[in-house]
Amino acid sequence: MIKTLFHYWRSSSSWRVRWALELKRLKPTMVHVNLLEGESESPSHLKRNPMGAVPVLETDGGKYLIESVAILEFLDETIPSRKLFPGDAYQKSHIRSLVEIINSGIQPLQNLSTLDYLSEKDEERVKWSRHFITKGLFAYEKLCNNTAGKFSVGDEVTAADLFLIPQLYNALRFNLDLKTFGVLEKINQNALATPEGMASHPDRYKPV
Ligand SMILES: N[C@@H](CCC(=O)N[C@@H](CS)C(=O)NCC(=O)O)C(=O)O
Repeated sequence: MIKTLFHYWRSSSSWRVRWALELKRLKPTMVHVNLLEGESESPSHLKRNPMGAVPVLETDGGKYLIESVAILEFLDETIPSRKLFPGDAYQKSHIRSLVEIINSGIQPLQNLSTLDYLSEKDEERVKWSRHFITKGLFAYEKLCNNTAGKFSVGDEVTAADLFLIPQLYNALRFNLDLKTFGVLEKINQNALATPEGMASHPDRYKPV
């Protein structure tokens, strides 16, 4: 059903999908698209995704699925075991809210192409990114305070964690201290210790 994942090792959006594939026990061919060398803007990749971004998931039927939220929803519909958006309508909506805080409230603002457009100066790029990451993570923490167990919503990894953990990894790249977000730091430790969290981690995909 699933043929190929086009991804970049350090891309947080790619990590979300790699993690989902691990939870669904799917093993597509992994194709590395080097963002730093402009490979996502190549004509062949733009045919897969006109936004020039990763991840892209190719199905057996040759369809290209883009946008990590859409990909996770597709996986949940086609492989209902090990739901990424589990629970009743209220809980599903809560998980989506957490997902969107990161997917639309943080990640696009600190994405490579946004920062390239913003400034060439490292200190401006870092200041901007730290602002939006901090604001979003504080909101995330407030929202998940009442639902967090070992993970963002109870004691099972959900889509929310698949967005949170890669974003925390990016926060560290911008030298933010995760202790500022106590609940999230604990969730981070728990999620990174899961087999699927480890198997999908950027370090496992770093080109040699
Ligand atoms: N909302 C998209 C975001 C995809 C995205 O922004 N990917 C980044 C890497 S995390 C990318 O490919 N950036 C290329 C660029 O900025 O030029 C998703 O969830 O898949």
